[in-house]
Amino acid sequence: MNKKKIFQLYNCAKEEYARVGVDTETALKKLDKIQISLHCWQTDDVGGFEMPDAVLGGGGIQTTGNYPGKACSIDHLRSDIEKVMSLLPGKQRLSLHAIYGDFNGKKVDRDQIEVKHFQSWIDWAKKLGIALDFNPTCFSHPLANDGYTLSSKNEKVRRFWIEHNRRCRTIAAEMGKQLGTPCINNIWIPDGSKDVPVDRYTHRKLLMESLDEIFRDEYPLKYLKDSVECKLFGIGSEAMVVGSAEFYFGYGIKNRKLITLDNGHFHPTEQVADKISSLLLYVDELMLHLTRGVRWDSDHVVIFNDEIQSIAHEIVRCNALERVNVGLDYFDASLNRIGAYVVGTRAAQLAFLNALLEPVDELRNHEEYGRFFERLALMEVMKTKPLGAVYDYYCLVNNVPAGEDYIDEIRRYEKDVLLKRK
Ligand code: RNT
Ligand code: ZN
Repeated sequence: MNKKKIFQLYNCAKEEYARVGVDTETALKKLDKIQISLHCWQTDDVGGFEMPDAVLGGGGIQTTGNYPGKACSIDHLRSDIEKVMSLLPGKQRLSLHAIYGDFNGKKVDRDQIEVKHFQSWIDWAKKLGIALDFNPTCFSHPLANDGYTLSSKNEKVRRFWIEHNRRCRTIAAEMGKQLGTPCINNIWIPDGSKDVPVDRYTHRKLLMESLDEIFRDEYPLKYLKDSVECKLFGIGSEAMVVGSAEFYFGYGIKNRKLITLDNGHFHPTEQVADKISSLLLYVDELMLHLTRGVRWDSDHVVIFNDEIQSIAHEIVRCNALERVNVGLDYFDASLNRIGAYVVGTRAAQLAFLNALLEPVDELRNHEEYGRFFERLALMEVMKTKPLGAVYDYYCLVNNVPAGEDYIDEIRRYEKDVLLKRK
């Protein structure tokens, strides 16, 4: 795109927004502070680098597709993420799963992982000047095959996963310490039942006890923040998921943990945006896993759709940008994976920018005085304001491709790098 043109269009857009009392510069400054956490697992279809390779499974998470070029090594993954970040305005974080350790070709079981297996990640992050988040991997493992981990009635199995989770917190805290910014350790477990269970209670009680034990080790908040992720159902856990919304809302509120809202983890007619204001009254912070469910928790690439927009609007309207940690969570193996990140992250940024460009005071005023037509009309009018021109300008001043220009960049990387991978 032509730079001069981007400037011109931005200046028109700036005037356009100013007419409804919105300052684009202020919005861009706020947008720039949102660091979206990129989920490392889109690079390789949630494979990881364990020896022998873990096979994805458990709790209904599934990738479909076999597009060429997936990351097969730490070097691939790092190069891919660096490429992704070079095509995005603003700053991002990286969210790692425990199976992505630097295991050096050795077999290290999940209850044996240590900081040393992640030191090269920390060094790499430091070099790039980015922060890390972390996730225990409680799936794709023989001891997760029967569908239960932290809530297992088999004490040996449960112990194994408690140990894994405790180690993950140690690693995450060390990441936060060395990088000088808290690392969010997000616990999601696949536990659940395909058919109607009789004893939900014991599983949930066991999960509660496991978590209590995992969280017993204390780490300063400036190094580590704990989050727990709820889910309604997965393939193979249709009848019950142990870590349901009610379970984790209760647990998180009672124990002052962050709660992760993955928008693929609710009934399709439920509005995740509507949950934010309630939870923010009871927990200090939230974590988001932005995704796109298509009929089920299919984890399609995030796009600029109504759901993502309403989530962003809600956060901005609650004035809660500093209390909501934004992360992505999807895995599509049917298209260029670098492209998947860039499309999804840009969509999320657009949603937040759109929300930040809303004349919220005026809308609130209309609401206050019962002027509901005016509120509705202004919200409709805002939908066709020149958001894209503001975002293109943001790309330009950040020295990354604006508009459609990133498409060719990614095609070039595919030809030069991805297609050459064995
Ligand atoms: C699964 C959860 C979870 C995973 C990642 C890989 O339904 O969304 O967050 O997607 O841990
Ligand atoms: Zn998730």
